[in-house]
Order: sequence, then structure tokens, then C-alpha cells
Amino acid sequence: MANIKKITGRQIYDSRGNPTVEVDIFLDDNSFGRALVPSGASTGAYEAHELRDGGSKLFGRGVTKAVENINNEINNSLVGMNSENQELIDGKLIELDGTNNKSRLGANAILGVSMANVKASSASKNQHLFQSLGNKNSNILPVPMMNIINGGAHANNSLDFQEFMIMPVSAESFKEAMRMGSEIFHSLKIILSEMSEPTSVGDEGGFAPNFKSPEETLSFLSKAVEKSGYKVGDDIVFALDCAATEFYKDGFYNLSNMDKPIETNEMIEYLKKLINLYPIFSIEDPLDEDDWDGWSKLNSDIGDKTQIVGDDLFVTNPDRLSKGVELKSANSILIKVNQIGTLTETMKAIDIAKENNYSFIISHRSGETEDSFIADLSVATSSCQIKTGSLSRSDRISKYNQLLRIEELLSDKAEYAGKTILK
Ligand code: 2PG
Ligand code: MG
Repeated sequence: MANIKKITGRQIYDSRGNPTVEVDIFLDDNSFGRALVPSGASTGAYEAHELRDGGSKLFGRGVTKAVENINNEINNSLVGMNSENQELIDGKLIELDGTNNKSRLGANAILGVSMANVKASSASKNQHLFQSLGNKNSNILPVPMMNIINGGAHANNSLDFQEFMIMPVSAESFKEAMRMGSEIFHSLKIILSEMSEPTSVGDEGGFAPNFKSPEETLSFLSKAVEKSGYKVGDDIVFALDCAATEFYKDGFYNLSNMDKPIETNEMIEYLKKLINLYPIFSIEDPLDEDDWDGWSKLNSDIGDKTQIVGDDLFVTNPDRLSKGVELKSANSILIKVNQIGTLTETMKAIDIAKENNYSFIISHRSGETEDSFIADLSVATSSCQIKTGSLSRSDRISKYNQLLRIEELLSDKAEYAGKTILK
């Protein structure tokens, strides 16, 4: 058993060049854990509070107050605690903060400590992170949702939907899924270049062309898949993150490819049209985060064949997920550790998902770091799906590379989720 000896926070910078929190934890057996905290752009209104300094420096985005909270109050309260007892440590952090959205100490401060502790504790036990977060039987490599076309709040192009993703379901291994994804990404780049569309990338490393509509975008994704020698719908299925809260206002969805703002029912009909045109396996945030009736209607219409994922709707929050289960709002939840702020609460949300036959997808944020924590979390929880961006930019690729290492380490025991995820 090792106890916490010292906790140090510092301000570092994320993939968008914004300040974020890094935490180091030393244990009394000299084990060490370091965690870097991600940050979203299309954040849900019900997420835990990210503490920022405000003021004029760094556009108000500094995190020096969160860092001070780590170095003083949190360090003073946690020193001496048994690092192996993650629930007790997370409970102490929640109690110390005392608010219901972690706004006093900052969810960014709390999450950094929660993640650094589990890393220190796994180092102390001489275990790999995915084994210490999971168990010795954790062996499933997730199907990646590769976001190769970015729009919405993650790019300044014409696309309203935030993410257009490919999922290599026919691969035999994660390694093969990566090869397929990389080939399709590069085929798409060639196609875009030939059309004189920009090949510069958005926040998650996907291209950000000025396509006119989701239909046009999906048609180019299909071309890239075929150009790479794969079959759309067989080898590759598509996933969308509409991030609809971003274009919802006063009861209407504002899509630039429609002549007027549309109501919930029209949005539902439009999504149904898209899934009839293309093999879209998964749709995240198809509707606004408060449009509970709309979600239930959509889920009852297409939930038997399409994965309906709550991101802004559930914000990894066990209470909001339980409400969704009751209202039959969706059949899947996106899991982002920084939406809720501790590992223990994250695991609780995953448990509720499992109990209710919801799929769950471990996810990055659009503002990321080189920390590959979520790769290990995904294998540990047997999530079977991970969303961690495109096939470019090291803040995204670091997670994929860690999954490649885990697969190699597991050797014959490794299983790629592949087509088992399909409905
Ligand atoms: C999302 C995420 C990650 P952000 O909406 O799912 O892709 O974006 O981190 O900006 O909320
Ligand atoms: Mg989302």
C-alpha cells in the first residue's frame, strides 16, 4: 500500500494552444503519476465547471487558480491518503469542493488529480494502466470512430454538423483498422486536392472542406472509402456527431442546407433520410441537449437499427443518464472524463450504461494533449468503441498509438471489437 506524498499542479497548453492543467502525484514508495486535462469547445450546458481565471491575460483562459487549488487545498487534504483507494480519494475531492458542479475548486483541477492518482497507483502496483483501471481479463480493442471531416465548432468551414467519422468494422485487428483508416484519410486528401478544396485540418485533425451539405460530405467519404479498395457499409460504416445544440435556437434547428429553420420533427425526418442514403451506424447529439421529447421520438423511430448517442444530453452524468434511461431517450452514451470530473463518477455512468444495455463510447475532447489516458480507459472498460479524432495530429494519434501498443502487449489474447458492435 502506497500513500500520497505530494501533489503538484502546473499550467501547460493544449492542442489549441489554450492553457490547461497538468498534475503530478508522488507516492511514498516513490511511484509517480502524471495526468493532463483535456478541454471541449462544443461544451454541454450541464458539464462540470472548468475553472478559468478570467481577466485579460490569455483571453481569460488561464488556469492558475485551478493550479493553486491543487497545490494548496487539494495537496494538503490528500497527502497521506492511500492511493489505491480511488473511490475514497474521488469522494474526498467531491466533498472538499462542496458544489454540485465542481465550480469551487474546478473540475479541471479535480479531474487532473483523479487521473494522476490512478496512474501513480498503477505504477506502484507495477501494472499497466489499462489493467489497473480494468482487470487482468481486459482484452478488447475498440473500433475507432475516426473523424476525418471536421465542421461545426471545430472548423471555420461551411459544415453545420461537427463530425463525419469512419469506422473500420471489418478489420481483424486494431492494427488493421488503423491501416484502413490511414489509407482512407490519405485517399480523401488526394480527392480534395484534385478538387482544389483545402486540405488544411480542423481541431480534431480531420479535413475541413467547404462542402454544401451532409449528403455531399457523405458522398465524398464514400468515394474515399472506395478509392482505398474498401466497401461502404461492409468494411466501413459511418458515424456522425451533429452536435445539434450548437445550431439550435428558440425551438428551431438552423442548417445552412435548408431554406428555413426546421422544427424537431423535420430534423428527425431529415436524419432518417440520411440513414436511408448512407450506412450511418451511429448518430451523436442529433438534437438539442434539452429536447428530451425529440430524443425519445427519434430513439423510438430508429433506435432499433441506429446507435443514438447522448453527449451534451448526458454529459457523463449518472443522474442525467438515469433520466434518459427512464425516458428511453437514446441507446448509447459518450463518456468524457472531464464532463463529470472524477474517475469514480465516470465508472458509475459506465455501470449504469451497462446495466441498461446502452453502448458507451470513450471519447476525447476537441482540446487535447499528449496524454493517452482514454486509450487505456477504453480497453479497461471494454467500451468496444473509442472516439479520438482523425488520422493526423499527435494529440489524436497518441491515443491510437497507445492502443497499438496495448494490442501488441496482449498478443494472442487481444480481440478487436469489429462487427460485434453492429446492430
Ligand atoms: C464532442 C467533442 C469531441 P468538444 O462534441 O463530442 O469530439 O467535442 O470536446 O468540443 O465538446
Ligand atoms: Mg459530441
